[in-house]
Amino acid sequence: MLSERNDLRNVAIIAHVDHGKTTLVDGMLKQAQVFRENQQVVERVLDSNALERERGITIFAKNAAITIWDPETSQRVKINIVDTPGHADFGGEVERVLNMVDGVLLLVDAAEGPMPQTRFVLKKALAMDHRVIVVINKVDRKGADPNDTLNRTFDLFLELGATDDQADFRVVYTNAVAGQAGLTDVLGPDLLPLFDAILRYVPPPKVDADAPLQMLVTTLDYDDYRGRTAIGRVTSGRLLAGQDLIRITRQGTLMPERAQYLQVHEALRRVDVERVEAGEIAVVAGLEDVSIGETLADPEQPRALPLIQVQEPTVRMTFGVNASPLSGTEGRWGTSRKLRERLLDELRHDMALRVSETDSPDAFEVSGRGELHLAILIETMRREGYEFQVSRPTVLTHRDGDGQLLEPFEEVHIEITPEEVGVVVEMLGSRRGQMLDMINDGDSGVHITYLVPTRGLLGLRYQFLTTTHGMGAMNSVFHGYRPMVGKIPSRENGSLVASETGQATSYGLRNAGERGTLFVTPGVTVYEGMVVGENQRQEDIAVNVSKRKHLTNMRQSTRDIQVRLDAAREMSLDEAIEYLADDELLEVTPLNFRIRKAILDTHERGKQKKRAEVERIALAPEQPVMS
Ligand SMILES: Nc1nc2c(ncn2[C@@H]2O[C@H](COP(=O)(O)OP(=O)(O)OP(=O)(O)O)[C@@H](O)[C@H]2O)c(=O)[nH]1
Ligand SMILES: [Mg+2]
Repeated sequence: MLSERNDLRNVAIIAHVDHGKTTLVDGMLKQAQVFRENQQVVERVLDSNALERERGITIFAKNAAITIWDPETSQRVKINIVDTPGHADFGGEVERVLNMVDGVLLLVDAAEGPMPQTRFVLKKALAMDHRVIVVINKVDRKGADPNDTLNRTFDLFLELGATDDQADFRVVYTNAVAGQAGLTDVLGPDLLPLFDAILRYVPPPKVDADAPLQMLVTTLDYDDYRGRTAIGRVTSGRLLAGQDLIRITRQGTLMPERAQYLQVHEALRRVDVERVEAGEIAVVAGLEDVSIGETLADPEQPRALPLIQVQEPTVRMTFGVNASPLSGTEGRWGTSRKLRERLLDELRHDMALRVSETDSPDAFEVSGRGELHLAILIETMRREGYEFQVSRPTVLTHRDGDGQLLEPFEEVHIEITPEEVGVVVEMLGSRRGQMLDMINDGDSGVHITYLVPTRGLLGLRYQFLTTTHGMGAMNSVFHGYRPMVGKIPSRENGSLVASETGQATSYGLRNAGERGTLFVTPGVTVYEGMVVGENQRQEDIAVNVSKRKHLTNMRQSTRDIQVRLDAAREMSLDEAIEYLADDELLEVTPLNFRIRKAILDTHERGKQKKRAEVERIALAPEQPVMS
């Protein structure tokens, strides 16, 4: 029999990137008094992963819980809160966790209004028929227009086909940083109006606690003492600590297991409990082989819950065994077996990732939602001690019923100043972008919406930031597959490629530096075929950066040289990935990133290039050859 658990609410916080989700969770935790009186608490406490702190974004969805007093029913109510990432590349995290909750807080930045990812997450929430509370956040921000934001959010509901019931949503206005909320944009002293809205409008779980146990594993974690932990909502029945259960794999195989340790969330911790009743989010430790998407079920009547569906990947890269001359000197793990194990293990956590074998036992194809999705995996593996090489990202294409080749497209939102419109329009035009909309907002700049093939966006971010002096904003979200458009020009500049193996010298670098921008400084170990800079011109050229010469023969003063050499461009992982040309690879180790040519030998590379050129001409005989 179904009953309502009035002592419980499960709610996820969803939004576009940076609209203030994690900050709002801070405020909720503080005001529910989960911290000690004088405890020092870091900002955005739920962004606990090292990469999340460094990048200032949420990457993984996470659970926290608070307990508040409900004056209407005069009882304590536990609220499970799931914080989610807003960046489109981690959209899979949002899709994954929505099955744990009964309602969502849809945050919208009062100055920016609904953005591409707002649409994506709202669409998912509406499809699951979750109750939505719209939270208009950052009402204190300069340029905030809460009314306009509300209207545009309402339009978005209609556009996404919300039912009358869904479109009749509640609205709360907040300043997450100050921890204030209100039913109008005049805020009260605290978040009470928000807590109240959650109690009144997020439905309590409706469950059958006497039915056979079913729990969908939605998140995996690791406990140093207890091993792998599985987190998910107990959909029906109850779970007892130490009980036998059946784990149903995604393929439908039944595996007998035991719920060795059983916990629930409390504030930022997990606490041991004896039993968890349906409706609550449980943490089960000690299931070594568990994967996301599996059902933990009653041993007598094991029945699987529906699989979690997430959108397919659009971008792929090859991850291969590091074949550079420096291989094995900087990493701890580097064999094909280790790499394979690690990548397959990642699939157990990340529903949005795909890994497949290639013709070579030393290389794997890894596909994800975007460059950042894959970059985070690369960075995580590197920090764990892995070394490997990755290729330039490419998009995943497929054919429609008529055999037509399709490629992924993205909706791109751009914010720039009026002066930058010319270059940016040109930049997106050359990448086959189709302008959908342009709004000149005076003070707050120009907003342009484009439809662009994902292929055209690969490698664009750095160029966009340079062009707009770091002030422009660019956001994209997957739009759909459409017929493949023509060629898209890739990087305009060639690479400066080391012709010798050795240590870069000031003398060698000075000569090479006259050709373009250097990536290495004196003293750095280089090898033949390694990319040491970007050429000003289109072709690659070989440079000898480890050449030595007696100091007395130097014309320029050492100071002059130093100034220029110090200006070597230091690339982040994301920039290095964006830089890669088709015939280049990125060598990744715990200590360094090195861009290299796929073929290291200078002569061999020259020969291959000629051969490719001859083939190109032979394949296109109808095209007149220009000289
Ligand atoms: N002025 C103002 N700034 C806010 C408010 N809420 C959040 N911020 C700021 O907005 C930035 C982003 O906040 P986060 O909480 O990390 O946003 P998020 O939605 O969790 O971001 P992702 O998880 O990466 O999608 C931070 O610099 C916050 O301090 C607000 O109400 N007013
Ligand atoms: Mg966040």
